[in-house]
Amino acid sequence: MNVAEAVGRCLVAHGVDHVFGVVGSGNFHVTNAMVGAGARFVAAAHEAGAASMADGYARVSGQLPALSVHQGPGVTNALTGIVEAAKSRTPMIVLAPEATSPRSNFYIDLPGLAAALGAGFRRVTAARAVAEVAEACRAAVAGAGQTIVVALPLDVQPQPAGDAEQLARLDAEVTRRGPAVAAAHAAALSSSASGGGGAPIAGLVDALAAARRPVFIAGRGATRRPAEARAALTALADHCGALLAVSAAARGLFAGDPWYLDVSGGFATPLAAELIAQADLVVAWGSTLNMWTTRHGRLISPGTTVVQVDLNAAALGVNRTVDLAICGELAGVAGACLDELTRRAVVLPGWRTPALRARIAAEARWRTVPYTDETGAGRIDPRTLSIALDDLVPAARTLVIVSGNFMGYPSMFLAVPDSAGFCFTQAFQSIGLGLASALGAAVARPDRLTVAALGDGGFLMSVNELTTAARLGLPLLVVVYNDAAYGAEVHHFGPHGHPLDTVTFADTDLAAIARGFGCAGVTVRGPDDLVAVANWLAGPGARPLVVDAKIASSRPSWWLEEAFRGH
Ligand SMILES: Cc1ncc(C[n+]2csc(CCOP(=O)(O)OP(=O)(O)O)c2C)c(N)n1
Ligand SMILES: [Mg+2]
Repeated sequence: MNVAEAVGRCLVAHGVDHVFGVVGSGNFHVTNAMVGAGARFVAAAHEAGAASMADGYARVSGQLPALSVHQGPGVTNALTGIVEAAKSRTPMIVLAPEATSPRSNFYIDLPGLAAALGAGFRRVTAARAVAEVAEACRAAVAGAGQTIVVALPLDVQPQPAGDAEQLARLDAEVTRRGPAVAAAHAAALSSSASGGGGAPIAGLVDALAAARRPVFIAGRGATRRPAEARAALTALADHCGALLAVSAAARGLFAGDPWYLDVSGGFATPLAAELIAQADLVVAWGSTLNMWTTRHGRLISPGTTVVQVDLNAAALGVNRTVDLAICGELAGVAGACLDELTRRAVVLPGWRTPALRARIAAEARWRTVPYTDETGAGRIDPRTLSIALDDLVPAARTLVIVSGNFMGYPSMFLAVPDSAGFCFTQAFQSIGLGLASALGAAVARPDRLTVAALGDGGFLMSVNELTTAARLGLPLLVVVYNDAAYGAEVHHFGPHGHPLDTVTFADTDLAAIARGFGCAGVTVRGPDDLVAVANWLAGPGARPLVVDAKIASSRPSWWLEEAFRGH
């Protein structure tokens, strides 16, 4: 068995059963080996799309996917999506064939590139290919997660794999233990989790015991094992009367909990902002409390005790000084704190009163906040659009959102069922990734309707993947908040009197473009036009629907003011 085949088969034996990519000569054999071993290959129109599909798939499924690209330009085409994944610590294997001779047209400095992207790097050798791929898979899912570029040198791929006999043992183990995905992940995660036992939790227990108005803010780190994190954090919060909030990246984690304030930060409701500012203790669970989550620090009042708990030691204290930093697995730390508080017989009511519960029920969603509807002159108010979509779209949904002025509207007005139902690719703040991320999400959860909320600029950057959307026939609703502009830039620079010709465009008929790709397409200019969306939802949904929503955009979104402080 040669190295290319051994690598492909070994990946599948480790549970990598989805591979997204564009196939060329350098990744033909390894991709076919994966398919031959039972993996599903999803062909993308462009490597940029393939990278974001793999990232979206990983975020929503919790499984380890592969991205498979051609050497050289296949790799460079995928760079932006790989950086988004790497910054988000998405567990993902990038299969990168490598032309090792600098005289080759395809040559790039692959290890240097991986380092520049912030991704891990491994190069497969003929002698230890199987062991090296196994190590890469384990490293990808260990700890806080990692995106790993696995270099497959072109001259090594056809050589006999020196440790191919290990594959037989792996295959036997997979047969014995059932789907390898769960087994490999569980083993890696439990071995990497330090648990609460080893972490110094006494300081946190003291802080919880002393707090009268505690708030927990959970972040992306809590979404790696969301069910466990939710169970442990809500049990502890119930015991000490804490209120629950999340960073935008973890939106949905506490959905349905009566003490859930939704997002802390620029997207926070007035009620959430008011209550978080009153906290005397903030515990950040897998959140670095960045400028978005804290409104540049202003959401957390001076004098508030701040504790940060994170499995990733490098994340501790990166964005602000904290009174106490604990490195440990979140559920384990929370469970140990609860045990200790119980042992000390400390029962804390916190600030959970019936009156506050009623206020949270009435005011903790944006759609309950009054606004003046600016629909008119053939353009729909994006808030009205988002609220109508929230009513129309089934609750079992995955919402995928990228950067742009528009992004707060769907983020704030559409509910999500859980953290896997919210895919927010913002770590690199790139536009143009959302359509492909949504395709990966839809592959991961075909039982849910995937709703991609995009800006017209970002949509047009990635419109080629509509061909993939039409081919896959997945349940996918693409809503383009179309202001015929790079709205973020218009609202950034317009108030200062700068010319805006470089960031404004003639209107584009996106519904017609969608139909050209074989999708359904409708234009929405007012609430009445949404009947077409209702009809599509009532139908078989065999073709994705693109909604070209011509939105009113006279003013910037209110969260943008916050964003511009970050530039
Ligand atoms: C790849 C990339 N190019 C450029 C930018 C700068 N940028 C940020 S938001 C934005 C405008 C996005 O336009 P659109 O997708 O239509 O959303 P809108 O802001 O209009 O709501 C641009 C160009 C970026 N973030 N990423
Ligand atoms: Mg726009």
